[in-house]
This record gives sequence, C-alpha cells and structure tokens, in this order.
Amino acid sequence: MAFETIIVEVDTHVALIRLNRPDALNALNSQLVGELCAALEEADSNDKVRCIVITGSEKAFAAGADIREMSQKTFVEVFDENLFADANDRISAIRKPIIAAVAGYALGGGCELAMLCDFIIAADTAKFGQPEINLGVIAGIGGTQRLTRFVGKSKSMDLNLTGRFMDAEEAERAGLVSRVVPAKKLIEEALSAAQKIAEKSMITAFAVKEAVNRSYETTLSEGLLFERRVFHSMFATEDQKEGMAAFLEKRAAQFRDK
Ligand code: CO8
Repeated sequence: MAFETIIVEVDTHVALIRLNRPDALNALNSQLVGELCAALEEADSNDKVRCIVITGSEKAFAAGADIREMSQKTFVEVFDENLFADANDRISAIRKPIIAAVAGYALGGGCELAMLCDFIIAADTAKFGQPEINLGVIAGIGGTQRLTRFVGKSKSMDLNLTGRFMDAEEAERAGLVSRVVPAKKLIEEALSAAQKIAEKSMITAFAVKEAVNRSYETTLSEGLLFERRVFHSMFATEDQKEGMAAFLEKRAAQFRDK
C-alpha cells in the first residue's frame, strides 16, 4: 500500500516504520493513524517480517494527536466515531514484537503510542509527557492507565496534572523505557534489538508477548497459572526441542517457527 504520512522499509526480517509529518512534529492525524495501523497489520501478516520498529524524527517521535484536526469536534462527533478506540484495538492486536525508538518529543498520543509498543528504546534527547490538561482534555489512549502501571500513581499524577515533560533519564529511572542510548545510535540500537528478536522462534516470541501482556490484565496467581500453562505448551513445539538440543550441542539454534 502507498503511504503519505509514514515511510516503511523492510530489511532482513525487520520492518522499520517512520512517522513522517515533519511540519507538524509527527502529530497523529487520522490519516497517519490509519496508515500506521494498516502498515502494522501488513507487517504482521508478511511472513518475511519478524519484528517491527516504529520511530519518528530526531525532533519528535510524535507531539500528540493532531490538535488542529480535533479542535472543533463536538462530544457527539468524537463519541460517535469512538475517537482513538480503533487505533488502540488494532495496535494492541499486532502479534509480532514492536519496538518504539523514541527521539525528541513523545507527548500526549505520542507517549501513548510508544506505550502501545512492546518496549521503548529512548534517545538521550527524548521527552515524554501527557500535556493534554493544557488543552482542557485528559489523555485518551492510555496516558492515565498504561502510564500509571509503568511509572506508578505519583509520577503519573504529576505528569498528567502538571503537563510537564520528563527526560529520557527520568523515564528510564521510572520504568517507562527499557534503555537510553545516544541519539545518533538510536536507530542502530533499535534495529539491532529487533534483529536479535527476529532470530528467535516466532512461536516463542508470540507466547512471551501474550504472557507479559496478561500480567496487566489479571491477578498474580491467575497470571502465574497462565504463564505455567503456556510454558508447558511450549514443549509441544519443535522449536523447544531444537533450542534445547542446540544448547547441549553447543551450536546456534535453527528455529523454524514450528
Ligand atoms: N497537533 C498539531 N500540530 C502540532 C502539534 C499537535 N499535537 N504539535 C506541534 N504541532 C505543530 C505546530 O502547530 C507547528 O506548526 P506551524 O509551524 O504550522 O505553526 C509545528 O508543529 C512546530 O511546532 P512548534 O512551533 O510548537 O514547535 P516548538 O519546538 O516550539 O514546540 C512542542 C514543540 C513543545 C512539542 C509544541 O509543539 C507542543 O506543545 N505541541 C503540542 C503537544 C501536545 O499538547 N500534545 C498533546 C495533544 S492531545 C493528545 O495527544 C490526545 C491523545 C489522543 C491519543 C491519540 C493516539 C493515536
């Protein structure tokens, strides 16, 4: 599919999706959100792709939902179109691992999009925030919910109530991002992490995603039961036999996603 607001490159099993509305700091308008969802779904169903990286520009991952596009909407319009619900559901349904590679601003919907990915690698220039309160609204796609689970109530309240931005170091300390790297190395590091994931069994990677995501939806005892059942079920795969045999034979595993 031809896209106008994103750029998609597929190279050695990794799909790199760049948000590309430089004049608006990659603000998430309906066209960009629709194209992003379509590109993710294409990558998810493309057998060649084994991991996905979403990134923006040096200045902005995304500065939030497009304020110009939203500003005149009425309650009835946003309620009727169920604004952002579709994007939340479609991105959450992607089975292949997604890494957010964030440089510059990740604000409002930009921060929320990064949190919808499986993990975040941040450049040392990254700035995260939920400044919706300054616009007379609250976060709409996870900024009060996912963020609170990542960083705890106090910091989530702080960010959502003051609208302040937190830098990459604070975001790493708070548990929002998995690692911080120099801005010049961001894409290289994200692609290298994606390449590592691409070498694993996809069956096992899907299972990891399901199990970790389940921890946000259930109690500890139910989550542990889910994990144990999935762990047991992995012994039905050829990749478990191959992975363990390869270890014992001191060679690299050749996974076949079976
Ligand atoms: N929407 C539309 N346009 C934007 C946005 C935005 N969110 N952010 C920046 N722009 C535009 C500016 O209007 C400007 O355009 P122009 O040159 O035509 O005037 C251009 O991008 C450059 O921006 P600035 O001149 O403001 O650049 P600065 O470097 O001075 O400032 C900031 C950068 C601090 C990032 C500033 O642009 C800013 O505060 N932006 C708004 C941040 C914000 O409030 N984000 C939250 C939006 S609401 C939201 O996200 C609801 C969540 C919904 C979830 C959606 C998920 C799919």
